[in-house]
Amino acid sequence: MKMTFRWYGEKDPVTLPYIRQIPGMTGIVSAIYDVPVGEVWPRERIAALKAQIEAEGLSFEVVESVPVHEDIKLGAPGADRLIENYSENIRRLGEAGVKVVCYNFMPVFDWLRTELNYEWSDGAHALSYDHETMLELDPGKGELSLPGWDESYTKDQLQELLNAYASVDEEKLWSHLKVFLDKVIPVAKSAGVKMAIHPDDPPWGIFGLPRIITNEENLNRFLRLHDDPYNGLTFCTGSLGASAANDLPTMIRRFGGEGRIHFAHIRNIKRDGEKNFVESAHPTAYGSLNMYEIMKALYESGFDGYIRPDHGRMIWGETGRYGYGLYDRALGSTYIHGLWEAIATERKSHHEIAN
Ligand code: DNO
Repeated sequence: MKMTFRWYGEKDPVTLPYIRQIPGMTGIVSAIYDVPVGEVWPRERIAALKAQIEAEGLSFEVVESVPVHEDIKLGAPGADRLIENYSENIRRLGEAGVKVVCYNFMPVFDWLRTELNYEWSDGAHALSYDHETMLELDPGKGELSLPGWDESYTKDQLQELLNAYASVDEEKLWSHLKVFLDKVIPVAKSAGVKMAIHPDDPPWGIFGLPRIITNEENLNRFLRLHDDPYNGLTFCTGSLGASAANDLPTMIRRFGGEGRIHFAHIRNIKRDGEKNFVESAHPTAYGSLNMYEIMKALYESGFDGYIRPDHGRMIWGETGRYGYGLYDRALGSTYIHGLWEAIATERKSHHEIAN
């Protein structure tokens, strides 16, 4: 596995020199953030970002995200041109040495939470999701806490978009996803870029919008839509783990064993009832996910892709981008490293004894 860290560019309060001091850190996950969704990223901008990252001794091989325009997900008339632009971005990123692109196919919203400053008993702050609260919110009134939502729609635009999705049910969304994959994956393959879809977070439909990248059956359906190693997954433990029905180690062994997991987002969450959760510290003891079993499944499935600590809590007085501070993600990274080193060492010594 190759340890990476997400960085939001110049505006990120967490700096590259700090990131490089995290033990075992090898690469940066980033993107060009200010080009409107659907447009082509200028080559010079990609090159400048790469140079800036490499100047700190880190690699730039993973992009998160190249966002998919809503018209592609809606199957709207302009979708073909937008898919062509998307493909051009993949070609350009491949030329710049990028190996994996993470993206999602969630209608309108990216990750959704109801509280950005949930306070743990030790004073740490984290993001949380409460389903009852979410159901009471009216997205048309701009009442949402949307840490992952980079779009700035006006209320009217948002309402229009929500109306447009009224005719797109899950099956339609699947068919639009297939149109997208059938065009983009061959381009990605020839550009040497592995596509890695991010699961829906949380993994269930909200506000009547369809969400389809949610569980083992649907991940399998996704992989068969365009059955090629370049059509793969970002395995996000926190997103998929929000549903207790998802058996993460089993899913990792299955899809990782097929060589279809290209990127792993590792974090823990504490579930409370069926559809409520709080983001917790990374170690197993703090949440509902068994991180040792997750890392063991990755190791045993032969995972050699990119990995990053996902959302951290805000600790030690740090302020900054929700979920993306330095301290707790750095602790997460070190913890993941520790698990991996222990698992690898144990497996190697077994192997040596057996031979
Ligand atoms: C949240 C992230 C997501 C992810 C996108 C990928 O922290 O994991 O916003 O980047 O869904 O397109």
